[in-house]
Amino acid sequence: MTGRSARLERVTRETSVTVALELEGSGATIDTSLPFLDHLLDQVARHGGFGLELHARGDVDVDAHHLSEDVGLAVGAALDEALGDRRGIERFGAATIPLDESLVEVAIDLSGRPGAWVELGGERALLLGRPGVAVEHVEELLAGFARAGRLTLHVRSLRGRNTHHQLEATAKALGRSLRAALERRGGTDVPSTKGRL
Ligand SMILES: [Mn+2]
Repeated sequence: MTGRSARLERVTRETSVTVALELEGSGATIDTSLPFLDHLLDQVARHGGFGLELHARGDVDVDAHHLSEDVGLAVGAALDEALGDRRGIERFGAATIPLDESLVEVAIDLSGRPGAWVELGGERALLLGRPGVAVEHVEELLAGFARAGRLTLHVRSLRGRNTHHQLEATAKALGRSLRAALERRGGTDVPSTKGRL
């Protein structure tokens, strides 16, 4: 692989996840056994302009909770590794993306400080796909991603009621925000007055 990349495996008693991330790559091959999560992650990669290979299995018969969180943690850890010392990156990214009636705003700071503040609309009891994925599973994924990716993540639904649209607009806005934040500005400066991220 050329450019910034990472490949890792994360195995616990609940789940097993392998990730290959290429920040200068393209194409997504995603199989988490949760089709709706695959649908969302495919859009994150596509609109993020990076390559993502992801294979994940876990105790989804219990609930999609563990697998969702661990997928987020694994992809976040891969991002952290691929970013290295974070020299020369844009650092900030934000996007407001519509999908029909839904409008979702995402802002990212590749700050080195983990935190996720997520406010989504839609029907929280709804399960999308089979095995089912709910809004709270996507929230777990995003929280894990921010934690392991050591990044600040804000997600806010500005409008809309269709749950599928809310989550899909979130995935697209996350991709666009990441694409901007990951951009190389040229040079080797760490974009912080502290001198490190
Ligand atoms: Mn869709």
